[in-house]
Amino acid sequence: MIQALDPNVEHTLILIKPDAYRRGLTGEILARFERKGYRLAALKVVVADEQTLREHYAEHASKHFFTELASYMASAPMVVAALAGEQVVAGARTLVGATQPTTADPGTIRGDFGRDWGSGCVENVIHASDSRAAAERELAIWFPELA
Ligand code: IDP
Ligand code: MG
Repeated sequence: MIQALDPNVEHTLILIKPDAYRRGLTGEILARFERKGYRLAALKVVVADEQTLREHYAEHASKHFFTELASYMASAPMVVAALAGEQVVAGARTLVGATQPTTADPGTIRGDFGRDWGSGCVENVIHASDSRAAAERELAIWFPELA
């Protein structure tokens, strides 16, 4: 039986992106969130489809890099997770680090596991929702079964 998300608890969405999945980093990345004290509220492995990515990245859908972003995000399975805990949206973004993996601070997930592979796309290991409103919107996209 799938456990619905507790509406009284803050949640955020993370996507462990195809580059990290391919490299076998999923467990190590999830462990960082658990070690920080956040709870895994939902977890699954998916291959993203174009429609879902267009919804998820609505703010980037008209940008020049969207086509390559969508192809990167669909290039292998991803682990999709809902994390729970007080201030988890901000806390997860802090653990994730800056967008560009080359300059993301060491100690952050992107800083420790990411680099530029010369693919032309910013392959940066992980996504985390950037606000509580975004988290709510993105959780509904990736976990419609938990609504
Ligand atoms: P964020 O993931 O740190 O919130 P955003 O600027 O929202 O960063 O961009 C979303 C995702 O799109 C990034 O994580 C990265 O994978 C990709 N991306 C961002 N900027 C570029 C770009 O200039 N070229 C290619 N891909 C990009
Ligand atoms: Mg963003």
